[in-house]
Amino acid sequence: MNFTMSLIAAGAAVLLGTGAMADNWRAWNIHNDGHPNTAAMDRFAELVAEKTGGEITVDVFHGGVLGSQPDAIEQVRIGAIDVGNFNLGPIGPMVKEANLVSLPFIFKSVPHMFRVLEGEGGEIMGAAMAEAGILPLAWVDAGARSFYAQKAINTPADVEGLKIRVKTTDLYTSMISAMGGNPSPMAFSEVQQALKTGVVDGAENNFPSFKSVGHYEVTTHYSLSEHLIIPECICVNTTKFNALSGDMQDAVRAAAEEAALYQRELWAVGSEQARKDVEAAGIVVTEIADKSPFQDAMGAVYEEYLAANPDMRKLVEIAQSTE
Ligand code: BDP
Repeated sequence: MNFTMSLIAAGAAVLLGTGAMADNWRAWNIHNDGHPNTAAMDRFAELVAEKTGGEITVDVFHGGVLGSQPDAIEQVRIGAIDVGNFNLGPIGPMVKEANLVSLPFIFKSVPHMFRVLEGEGGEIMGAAMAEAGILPLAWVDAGARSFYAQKAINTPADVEGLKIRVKTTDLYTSMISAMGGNPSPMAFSEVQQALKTGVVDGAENNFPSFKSVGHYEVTTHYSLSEHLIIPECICVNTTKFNALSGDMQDAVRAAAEEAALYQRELWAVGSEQARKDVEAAGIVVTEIADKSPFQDAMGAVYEEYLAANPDMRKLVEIAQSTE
């Protein structure tokens, strides 16, 4: 090989080397266009490319096309999917500490939920999640979940005898049973059809999801029980993240934090708009002035859960004592 050829070969090697270093991540998102989290995940992808100087690019797959949420969480844990926007509810069966957020009425409000996440409670949950392979880079808002059906659900007695769809987490099953209802664990993608055909009588979610997947088209009443305030995360495979250089870690984390702040802004506006839209479409929204009957009914859920999981008491106390 002469000198020129060696130079060309060296150049090609550098180019190939750079090419091999650039990493393309696959991201999971359950929501479709028009939902705040879809725009936020697109923003996350843009920010990652920008802040890593193109060394990491992210392809976001919306609408849950990479699989159901419990499956996708497992995929991120093993590194088959790199990153995603996950609800902490379905993380609970894999990471016990995440179950804190699935205890009904554990948070007084969305700001209270964020204060817990930003304190010792969030540190404990985040560390346990990272240990399990799914590391939270930033927390995002998912508002509060309330019941909807073909009638108002203003007291726990209104749930009696109703078949209510829940996410596949035991605490939600207990929650519905404690009110005398029949819990029906089911994937998000199946709920609209199940409501439509009467396979279930009702479900529970926040306004943006109630609207975006058309649950409001097949129910008539949304009752503001606000029994669960479940945060979400932008979560990455732990091994993948830890293998990055310090600078790349900082860049990815900063991208997630900025995207999460953007998500919270979009959420505030989008969730109010979603409520207006479903009301305009004929949904009767009822305020529940006194939620104590619901809270009282949940006493049994706490007792049973903490008796079986005494190691969760500390997290519950942290949440309850956070101002
Ligand atoms: C939505 C969450 C999504 C859940 C869905 C559900 O953003 O992650 O999968 O509820 O109820 O609010 O399954």
